[in-house]
Amino acid sequence: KGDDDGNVGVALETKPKTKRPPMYKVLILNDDFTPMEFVVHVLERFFGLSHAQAFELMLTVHKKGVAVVGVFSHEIAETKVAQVMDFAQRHQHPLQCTMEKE
Ligand code: NFA
Repeated sequence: KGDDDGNVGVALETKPKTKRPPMYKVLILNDDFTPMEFVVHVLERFFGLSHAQAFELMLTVHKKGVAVVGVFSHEIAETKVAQVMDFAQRHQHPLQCTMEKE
């Protein structure tokens, strides 16, 4: 770009970097042992889903092996994973819950 100083050069324009924090997918994994009703209860209790939504999502995990049950900030995702893993362990179910960067 030319300007009034007589030089002709390239304006090195920088993007206004408004960095949003990375978001994390929380995933529930299928297994052969955890009762369906337990998974439905977990989805209602920790992810605020209605019974119908929870049942549908549980069936998706059951049929496809894995599903995203929510997307959260790093801190919230870690809390959800810890809550689900603790609740499953206390009930002696092998249900697995993990998180990954979106
Ligand atoms: N596959 C489990 C069963 O048939 C149910 C299940 C669904 C487990 C989703 C884990 C996640 N009892």
